[in-house]
This record gives sequence, C-alpha cells and structure tokens, in this order.
Amino acid sequence: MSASTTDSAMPLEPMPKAGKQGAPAKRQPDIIRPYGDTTGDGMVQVSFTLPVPHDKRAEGAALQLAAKMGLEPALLVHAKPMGPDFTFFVVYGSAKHLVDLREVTVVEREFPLLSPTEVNKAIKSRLRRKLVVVGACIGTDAHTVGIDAILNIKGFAGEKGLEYYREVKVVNLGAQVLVPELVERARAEKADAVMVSQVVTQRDAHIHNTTTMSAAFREAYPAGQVPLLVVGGPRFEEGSAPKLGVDRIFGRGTTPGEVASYLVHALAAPTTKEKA
Ligand code: B12
Repeated sequence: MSASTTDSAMPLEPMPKAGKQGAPAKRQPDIIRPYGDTTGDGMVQVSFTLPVPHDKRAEGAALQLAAKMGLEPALLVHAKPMGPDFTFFVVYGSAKHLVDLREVTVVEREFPLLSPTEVNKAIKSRLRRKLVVVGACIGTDAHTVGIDAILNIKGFAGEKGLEYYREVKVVNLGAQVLVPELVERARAEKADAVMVSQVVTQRDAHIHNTTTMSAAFREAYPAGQVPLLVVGGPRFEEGSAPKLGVDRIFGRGTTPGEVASYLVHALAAPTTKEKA
C-alpha cells in the first residue's frame, strides 16, 4: 500500500451520504485519512523504543521523532523505562499523510479454496497415492506454533491441519532443524512438498535461512525434481517467493485449508481435459 501524497492541506473528498434502500451502492472516496476522534482527523497511535534512559529529554526525543514521521500535533500517551538504558513510548497524533486507494495493489490468491473432501479427492484421483509433506522450523527458530497450526490435526481458526487429510502424509520435524537434516529427510520420505516456518526475523534470519534452504534443495536434487518449497511466517513480504528461490510464501493468518488447496493447485491440478 502506498500513500502518494503527504500534503495535509490537500482537500479530502467529502464522505458520500448513506443511500436509501434500493439506492445505488455508495461510492467510497479514493483519498482517505485515518480516523480517531472525528472522521478524517488523521489520528494514529504508534509505539517504539528509543535507546535512552527515561527522562524529560527522552520524552522530547520521542515527540521529535513523531514530528519527523509526519505526526503533528502529537501527544505522548505512555513512556516506560525498559531497563536503565531504554524507554518505550506510545504516541498518539495526527498523520499528515493521505492514502490514495487507487494506488493500492493487492496480491490475489491464484487458486480456488477447496474443502478437505475436494482436496482428498483431487489427490487420490490425480496422484493415485498419498501426497507427502515434510515440515520444520529451520535454523535456530523454535517458534513451532505457526507450522503446527498448519500441519497438526488440531489446526487453526476452526480448520483442521493437514494431518486430518486422509490423502496427505505429514512428517513434522519440529523446531531448530538443520537444513542438511531437512534435505535428507525430504529425500528419504520422497517428499512432494517441503514446508518451512520462519518466525524470527532478527538480522533478516528468515531471509538468509530461506535462501540457504532453497539453494541446498536445488543442489541436492536433479533439476526439475526439487520438491515444492513452501515457506511461511508472519513477516515475509508478499510476493517475495521468486526472490527467495521458493515456490510460495504464506503469511500471517494463513489457514490449513488455504495451504491444502495450494498443494492441490501446484501438485495435483486438474488436466485441461478434466476441466473441459
Ligand atoms: C509464542 C512465542 C514464543 C514461544 C514459542 C513457543 C513455540 N513452541 O512456538 C517462546 C517462548 C519459546 C519464544 C521464544 C523466543 N521468542 Co518468541 N514469540 C512468541 C509470540 C508471543 C507468538 C508467536 C506465535 O505463536 N504466534 C501464533 C502463530 C499461529 O502465528 P505465526 O507463527 O505467525 O503462524 C501463522 C502464519 O505466520 C503462518 N505460518 C507460520 N509458519 C508457517 C509455515 C508454513 C509452511 C505455512 C504454510 C504457514 C506458516 O501460518 C500460521 C497460522 O496462520 C511472538 C509474538 C507475537 N505475538 O507474534 C513472539 C516473537 C515471535 N518472539 C520473538 C523473540 C525475539 C523470541 C526470542 C528470541 C526471545 C528471547 N530473547 O529468548 C526467543 C527465540 C527462541 C528461538 N530460538 O526461536 C520476537 C521475534 C522478533 C523478530 N523480529 O524476530 C516476537 C515477534 C516477539 C517480539 N515482539 O519481540 N517465543
């Protein structure tokens, strides 16, 4: 999403009035601002930590940062020492920036959502064997909740995980798996898809680990036979899969059903004949 304009003086389009029943759908304005107390007042709340002890100067520094971020006027609503050398702040202020909805680009899901029955049926009729998935958190990452939400039978957001799917064999290797171990197990299991989770992003660990993993698979497998490489985590950039050498990235809020539907799309899609 991009805010093309930062000019608070730019007039906002008036909010369209609510239509009566049967009236044409009301038109959304293209240029919008955040809403706090009154429509279009631009109010936002941000939190951050500065590497200074908590005192009056630290509070002034927080307000200076807010002004430089385009928040004016801004109120310091919370300041708390984080140990002797750091202070955590919450600032509430009016953002100068405008959002142009016409410039927002959205990455649409490229496959249809299927029910578990449809997924099982597609795998059975097209692969004629179980689809094998090997999953892990790689590197030093121990955040297994995300990958477990996708793989374990208990699932996520009311959907059962891939273990629930009769036609999917799941091998969940857990946390802190080394890339060579993952490659070896994927080969031993004849994995169709490898599912990797990366939650920690400090010093771009998720990027480095993902590119290392994809390079290792390309090296270990003959060209064209690398399993489908699927990576997930809350802080990946949408659409960054090609850059990272993997087939698909899944982000925050992904559900098992989406992943199962993607696996069918990528590995057991209907032939042109079947579609016709
Ligand atoms: C629970 C938790 C822990 C638990 C983890 C327990 C476990 N078994 O997983 C414990 C206490 C062990 C822990 C430890 C640490 N943690 Co922690 N932890 C969290 C916390 C609170 C929740 C993460 C979580 O479970 N989310 C819920 C799941 C369901 O969401 P998710 O992971 O995003 O997964 C979804 C999607 O992303 C996607 N997905 C994820 N993976 C995959 C994989 C595939 C294949 C697919 C398709 C989809 C997919 O689908 C999932 C479902 O929608 C977050 C903060 C937060 N609120 O997010 C911090 C957080 C992730 N932790 C953090 C940190 C710093 C740490 C520690 C370094 C702390 C320390 N100093 O020791 C250690 C690191 C340990 C290690 N070696 O990795 C930071 C990371 C910061 C960063 N920029 O990297 C966070 C963001 C907290 C923070 N704000 O500072 N942590």
